Amino acid sequence: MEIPGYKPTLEGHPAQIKKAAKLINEAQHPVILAGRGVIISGAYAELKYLAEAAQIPVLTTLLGVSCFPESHVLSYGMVGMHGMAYANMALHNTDLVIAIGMRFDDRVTGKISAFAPHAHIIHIDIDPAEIGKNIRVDVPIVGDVKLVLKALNKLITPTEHADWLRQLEDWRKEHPSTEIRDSASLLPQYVVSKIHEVTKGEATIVTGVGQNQMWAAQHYCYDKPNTLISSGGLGTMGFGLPAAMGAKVGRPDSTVWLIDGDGSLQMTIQELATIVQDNIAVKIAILNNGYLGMVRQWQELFYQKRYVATPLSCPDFVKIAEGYYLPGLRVKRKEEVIPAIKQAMEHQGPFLIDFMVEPEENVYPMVPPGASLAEIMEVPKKARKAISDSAKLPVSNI
Ligand SMILES: Cc1ncc(C[n+]2csc(CCOP(=O)(O)OP(=O)(O)O)c2C)c(N)n1
Repeated sequence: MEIPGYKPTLEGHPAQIKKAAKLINEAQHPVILAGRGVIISGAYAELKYLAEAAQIPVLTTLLGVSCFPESHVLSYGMVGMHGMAYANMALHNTDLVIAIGMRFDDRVTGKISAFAPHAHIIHIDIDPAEIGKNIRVDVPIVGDVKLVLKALNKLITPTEHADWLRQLEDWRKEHPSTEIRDSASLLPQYVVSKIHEVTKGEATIVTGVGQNQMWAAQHYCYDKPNTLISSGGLGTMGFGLPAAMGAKVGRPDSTVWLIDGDGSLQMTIQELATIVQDNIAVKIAILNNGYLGMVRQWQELFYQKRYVATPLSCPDFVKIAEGYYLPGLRVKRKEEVIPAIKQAMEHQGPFLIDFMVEPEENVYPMVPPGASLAEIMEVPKKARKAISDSAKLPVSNI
């Protein structure tokens, strides 16, 4: 559908594009760091061409997730505070960051003075105000990402970075960040991976803000363009339900799952009335941990477990759903997960599932606030008994 509005047509400066191509052609350990701008400008094919022609690993920001197929051999996932350990290691050790349609926000850079210390930086963005705002840039290119990449791709010499890709593969094997620890209890990561399994990776996923948002980004494998809708920047709790309604109205033929937190959902829960009134067939998965979980995680890790204002006494969400004439289920055990997701999918209209997940589960990996991307907290190896449930278990690319 053609929507009127801001449609930039700015082409990058040819001299700058030439400088960028020279850096790319000379780099030994390059990475692409792709953000939402790739999605907004519809530059999927151009990004894929660049990555494949020069064999450059692709890392994404949270908002860039789904700008490049995550099962592609050159995909190394999300970077930043809850990014993949191997993606952050690549970003920390690279000699060239090709930043495309992203804005170097603090959840991506970690400690700015320690960001990509050995790298030249190329920054392509439509908004000149973003360039040099947080990070010093060697080659700025102001322009529409798609147009800039089209011009840039013509100047790229096909290359292989076999040693570099092998190094990344070793890091991925050593730090399998999307493995789900073995547990008899219901883990939120398990729920997300099962939503992936049942929807065969074809759903549009919308998130709340907090741990649920990070687990949704980490444990669903996004292969289709623009299939993760999440609130970055301000990280607005309450975004999920209305955004999921918009996604379903905009994509009536797509399955839309909202993966939300018990806190976030309550910020805009009254929209259940609109969902029912207009029969907007959003499927809702609450990862109900009884906490403002992400804040509780910080209180646990950095404030000596002083859980102030984070425990939530939630309402009975299934009864709330019932009150809005919406079918709902409560799920407490692992074996109930797949049947419940299937039941929600088979139902024609909107459906709510209240997943009672492990209350004090944390999101890992984690780069502590203010630390460099090299300082990664991970689930200890001994607690990491591998299971095969994650949609994103590493695939070998060599
Ligand atoms: C409107 C708003 N208020 C406060 C915050 C700060 N904040 C970020 S995550 C979070 C906790 C979210 O809790 P919940 O929705 O239950 O999700 P969980 O982290 O448990 O998955 C809070 C309070 C925010 N992002 N937005």
